[in-house]
Amino acid sequence: MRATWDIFCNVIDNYGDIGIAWRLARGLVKDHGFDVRLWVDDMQAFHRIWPAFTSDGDQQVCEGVRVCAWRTPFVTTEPAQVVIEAFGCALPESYLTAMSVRAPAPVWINLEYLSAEAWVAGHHGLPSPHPRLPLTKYFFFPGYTPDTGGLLVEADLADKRATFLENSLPAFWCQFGLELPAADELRVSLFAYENPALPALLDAWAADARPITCLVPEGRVTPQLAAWLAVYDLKAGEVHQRGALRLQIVPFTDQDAYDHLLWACDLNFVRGEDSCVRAQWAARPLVWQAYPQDERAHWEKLDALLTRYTVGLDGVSADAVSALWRCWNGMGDATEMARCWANWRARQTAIERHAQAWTTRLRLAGRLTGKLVEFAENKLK
Ligand code: TRH
Repeated sequence: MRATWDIFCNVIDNYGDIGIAWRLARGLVKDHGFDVRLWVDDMQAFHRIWPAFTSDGDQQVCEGVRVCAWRTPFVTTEPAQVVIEAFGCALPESYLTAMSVRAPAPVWINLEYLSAEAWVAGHHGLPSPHPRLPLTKYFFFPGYTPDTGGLLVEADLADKRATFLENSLPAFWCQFGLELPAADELRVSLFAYENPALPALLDAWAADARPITCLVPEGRVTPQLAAWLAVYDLKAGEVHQRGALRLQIVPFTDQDAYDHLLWACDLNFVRGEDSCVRAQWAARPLVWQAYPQDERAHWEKLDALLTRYTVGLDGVSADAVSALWRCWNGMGDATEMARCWANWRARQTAIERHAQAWTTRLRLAGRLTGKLVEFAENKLK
């Protein structure tokens, strides 16, 4: 019989929670052949990252995953053998009770947020007994080292990327009305939160000595771009030229098409968690905007990733990468942006080489899906 898994996802805001839960669910079906249900409390958010999902009913099968509406009160259902609570979302009480009487008890795992911080390895896999019920929850921490839960990546991702780069670039650019990039042109994707440093970055791009094409998926940053362009509104499909900068708003697509954008661009601005990891697997330079947290906890996360990411880069290039990432995250004066950009540009070739090499190091952390399966199977024994 196929192993059964239930994944619960409470969408707080943005697309990271559902994006990661969905990627995991797909991986468990595709790479392991499990019977997976994904319980989601916000079907609209799911529809945004997977437009093929159109159901307004209780469930729809997508890519072999049963995507189910998580409603209150919760439906009566037999719990799966493995239960994943994504990012500490509290499971429905009735489901927990059903878990407590199931024999054998399900393996209950809380999938945590990704961080490059050193404390992650020490917390990975720790148990937490339920105060009342005969159940134990385990904390599963993704991370950048082999002693953590590793990173989400499909077994065939590198092959898919290579095939795309070999065969599909002209058609990819054509959908945006673009030819293949000119020799001196830089193509950038920009997926970001509202950011006080954005106008200074756009100024620097407009003043660049070489052409820059920036593709921006429609979203939170669009109003700020409209303000900088001094236009009333911006919609997908619009193109604006300011100096060396061609700004193009593109539709928000499904996850797979977003990968194509990351693979095709020379530099990707990404945010949160999932797009940051995908940009790293894209083997292209990236600039990460960490999800803003209280008391600037995200600055520590940013520095922790920078510390790992810049190992192996020469000192000047490492400084250029760090300065640009930090300036983009408000850890410095936005007026420094022009200088940060010029320094990054001067080191671009070394940074590009490094982005390729980084994927080899990244692989050492291990594949999250496989590690999670192994972890659950050990507990089921
Ligand atoms: O949307 P985010 O800002 O999500 C955030 C973070 O995950 C953060 O850690 C979390 O605490 C917060 O949500 C609640 O960024 P992230 O993580 O990159 O997720 C975006 C998802 O959207 C990712 O799966 C990629 C996907 N995506 C598309 O499918 N199509 C697109 O066009 C784009 C731009 C993104």
